[in-house]
Amino acid sequence: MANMANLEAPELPKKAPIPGKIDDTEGEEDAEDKVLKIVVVGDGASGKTSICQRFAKESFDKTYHQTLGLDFFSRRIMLPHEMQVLVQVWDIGGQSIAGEMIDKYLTGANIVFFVYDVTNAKSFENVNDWLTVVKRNTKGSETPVKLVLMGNKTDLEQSRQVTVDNHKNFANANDMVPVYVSAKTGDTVFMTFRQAVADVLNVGLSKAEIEADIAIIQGSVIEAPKQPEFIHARRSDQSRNTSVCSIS
Ligand SMILES: Nc1nc2c(ncn2[C@@H]2O[C@H](COP(=O)(O)OP(=O)(O)OP(=O)(O)O)[C@@H](O)[C@H]2O)c(=O)[nH]1
Ligand SMILES: [Mg+2]
Repeated sequence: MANMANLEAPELPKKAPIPGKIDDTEGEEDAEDKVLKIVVVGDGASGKTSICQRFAKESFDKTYHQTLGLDFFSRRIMLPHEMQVLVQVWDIGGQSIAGEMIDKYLTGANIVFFVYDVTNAKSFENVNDWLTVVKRNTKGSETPVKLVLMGNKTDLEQSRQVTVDNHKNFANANDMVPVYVSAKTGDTVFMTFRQAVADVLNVGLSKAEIEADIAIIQGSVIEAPKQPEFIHARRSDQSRNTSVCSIS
């Protein structure tokens, strides 16, 4: 469980070393670095921690370890024009929805990912409860919070319980960007984070970047989302700078 007395995200290295590359930047100021906070919410076992781990560490663990309170992840990513962004990810345990700290976790969020498991209808229904909580706790935000509806576990297409139409309609009705990911295979995870960050910073990604590697999602009933800002693609460029701090 996170230390309740101090809910500041942990201090992160100014510039994490890139594996295989000599870090010759010591002492340099990263004046252009931007920092964005992404909060990841959704039912227990929907795959939030797995998505964060896939994004920050490019790994996947098939064993379920329940998150108590929250975990922090971070990764520095590159956007066009050499813009570096430090993405801080707050991975909220599913049980926290009724907890006293949820308002603190959501404070200052730029983006909220609402994760559900496409093979678990209940986890989709419960997105509504999460949405209520998020809206209640972000309504005074200085800047609008970007909301993303994230259907996870698309590798289990044969067990799908939530239709593509339900996914799309719920997202449209609630001003959310609809996306699909698989933390297991990694499909579209990095691109979804990158695209959301680019949108919030009003940075356009080039067509070449977006089309670099269109993900092929298993099964035939999944449609590519219509919204151009969330065209599915795999990693096209990514910083190797990652760090993770678990405080569960
Ligand atoms: N097949 C498949 N399994 C996944 C995927 N993502 C997560 N899982 C599995 O689902 C289980 C739950 O994943 P977690 O990431 O721990 O779920 P969580 O949402 O963080 O759960 P809480 O911490 O309880 O809120 C684990 O056994 C994961 O390995 C996926 O994309 N595909
Ligand atoms: Mg978790």
